[in-house]
Amino acid sequence: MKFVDEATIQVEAGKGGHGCLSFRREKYVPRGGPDGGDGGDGGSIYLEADEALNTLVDYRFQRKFKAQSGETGSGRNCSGSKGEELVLPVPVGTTVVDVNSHEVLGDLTRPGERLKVAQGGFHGLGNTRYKSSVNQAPRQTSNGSEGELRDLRLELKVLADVGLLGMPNAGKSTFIRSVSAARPKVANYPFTTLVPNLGVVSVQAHQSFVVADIPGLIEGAAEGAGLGIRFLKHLVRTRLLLHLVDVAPYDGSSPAENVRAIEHELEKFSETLATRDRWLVLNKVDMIAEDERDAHCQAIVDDLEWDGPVFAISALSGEGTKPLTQAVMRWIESRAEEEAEHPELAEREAERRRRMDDEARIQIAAEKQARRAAREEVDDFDDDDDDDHDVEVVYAPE
Ligand SMILES: Nc1nc2c(ncn2[C@@H]2O[C@H](COP(=O)(O)OP(=O)(O)OP(=O)(O)O)[C@@H](O)[C@H]2O)c(=O)[nH]1
Ligand SMILES: [Mg+2]
Repeated sequence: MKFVDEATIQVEAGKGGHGCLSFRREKYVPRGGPDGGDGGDGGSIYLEADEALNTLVDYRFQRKFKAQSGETGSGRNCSGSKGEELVLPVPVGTTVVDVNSHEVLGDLTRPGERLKVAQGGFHGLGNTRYKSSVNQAPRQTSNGSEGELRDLRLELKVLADVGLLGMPNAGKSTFIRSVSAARPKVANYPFTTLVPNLGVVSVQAHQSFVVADIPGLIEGAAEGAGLGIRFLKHLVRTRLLLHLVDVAPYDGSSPAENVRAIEHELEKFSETLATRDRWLVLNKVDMIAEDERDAHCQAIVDDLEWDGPVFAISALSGEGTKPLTQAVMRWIESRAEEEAEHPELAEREAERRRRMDDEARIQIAAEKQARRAAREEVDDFDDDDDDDHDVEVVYAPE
């Protein structure tokens, strides 16, 4: 299945049915009054969050959707039937943006949540409606109104509590494999992961959180290097970032420099996302002799002048992962408690998300532009849609 996290569609609600012009014609009833019925309302279009979906791929194939129009009224005061409404299923975590006004119409974050995206036309009135004491035989009717027509951009963001951030090969996928049932591919080359993977981490009974593993970032990602930065948008809904860094990279690069390179890309992508809580996770400590580990890790922390939480783990052997996941769980719970006590915090969080969404949109558009420009320079470039990834989506909620 293809993982597609962006799609543009056009929705057109049904027209309202026209009102009918008719007079009662019956044997022995001379000059029967008006009996033209009203038209039916046009069908509206809704988007509905569906738990069973995790990609917008269907909206790559069919992009235009039209709801049924209302029927015209008829004689004997019969109203036309209403147009059927159209409900389009989208994955949970889909944001809906009006392409022309750039207005965010809604965020579908709960299963079953519905959003009206195109209002059906209103029905026209039959001539019966125009009857009055001074006009017993009205010849007037009204037409149904047009259904709303809209171009929409659908943006899917995975819903996770915690996001993994790091260079390719840092061990993000290995980590999610070791702490959850998710089974993303792990390999000893960069850009193994091409789509976000979610894993549910069970800390103990009834205590779990969701981690998102996203493709690795490299320097210049904001300008399109590597897989670019667009996957960072999947971190916007998370609360906490775990920044994984390989403490003993094969290429001999400096772990501290590698952390800084990612920080730099993060800042370019979204200043707001860059100020989120981020913990440093020093991975692959099994590569360092035991008696040198502490000093090695401390040197990285000192070089970075890091004063936030730090964890040293081996995603491969599982060493150190338990204290990390437990600390994450405690952090998430204490956050939830704080928010329950101070409702204004939730409002502030919502505002922060809006800001991150806006910043992300601008950067992703800029990155696309840069890619397109680069593509035009290379004449015979295979003009693939760069949002498509022909790979398996791994979604393993326990
Ligand atoms: N020795 C050791 N190797 C590890 C550890 N964690 C990951 N690796 C290895 O590092 C390589 C890359 O791991 P991945 O989990 O695929 O890295 P990633 O961060 O998901 O990489 P991308 O998907 O390419 O961004 C693999 O060969 C892993 O086996 C670890 O704790 N110790
Ligand atoms: Mg990976």
